[in-house]
Amino acid sequence: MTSTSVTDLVAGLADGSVEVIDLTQPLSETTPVLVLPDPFANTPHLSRKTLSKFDDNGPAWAWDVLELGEHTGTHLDAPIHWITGKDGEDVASIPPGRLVGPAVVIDKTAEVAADPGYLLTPDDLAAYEAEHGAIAPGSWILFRTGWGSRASAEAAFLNAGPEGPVTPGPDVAAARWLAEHPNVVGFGVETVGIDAGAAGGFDPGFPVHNFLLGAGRYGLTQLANLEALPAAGALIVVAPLKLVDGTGSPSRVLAFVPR
Ligand code: 23J
Ligand code: MN
Repeated sequence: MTSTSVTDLVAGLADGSVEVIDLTQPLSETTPVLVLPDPFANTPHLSRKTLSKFDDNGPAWAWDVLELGEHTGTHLDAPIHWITGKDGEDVASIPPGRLVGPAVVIDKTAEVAADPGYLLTPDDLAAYEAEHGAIAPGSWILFRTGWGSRASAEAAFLNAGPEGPVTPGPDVAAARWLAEHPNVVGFGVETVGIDAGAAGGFDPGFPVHNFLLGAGRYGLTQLANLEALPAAGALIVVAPLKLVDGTGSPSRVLAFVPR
């Protein structure tokens, strides 16, 4: 490849024919976090302590110390997050080229509006390929559900009912389909986790975590603004911390979209 395509991208950014969309939710003390049932440990919300704020501890500077789980807000799941991927990559070991790729957007907003526990199926994934063409090498599959509109209200976002959380995600067969597709590098969602709310009760439990991370692929959660992406043709950039031994990391996620 010559430098032409990168030059074209730079020109497109300058003339507005390529738009940058921020797929990241704001990260703050009110960012919703996953709630697992007893007896499992739960991740805290983000909190911070002031080191100095233009005071005796630092008269001309302000800075804070953060406490947060690796899996907080818009974040990446690395293979070592799950027992099936425990010998795989930590966050720091992910090759940078895998963090940039085609964005494949599967829109089930209408289905999820009618059924918040909607389960994505292999037929849905095959129907996408029939309509928009084969999934290209290095792709990130993004499950558009409209759930991001709940992201600023934790109760609505987690949507816990008497039988546990009711949120959309892949069924067991779709999880296997994603993990076995040779061109799928990652799977991204608008919800708090890459698995459906009911997935703890599936066989296997949490099948997307089980199969996808076990296959050395990556998860991406709590995405924003997926409605601004085309079904095909955008480029995604996923930027987790280069956290050594990290099982996951809050991430800035951007998309380049042709206009
Ligand atoms: C641990 C156990 C179950 C789940 C998760 C973490 C996540 O959603 C996560 O952030 O990886 S479902
Ligand atoms: Mn996670």
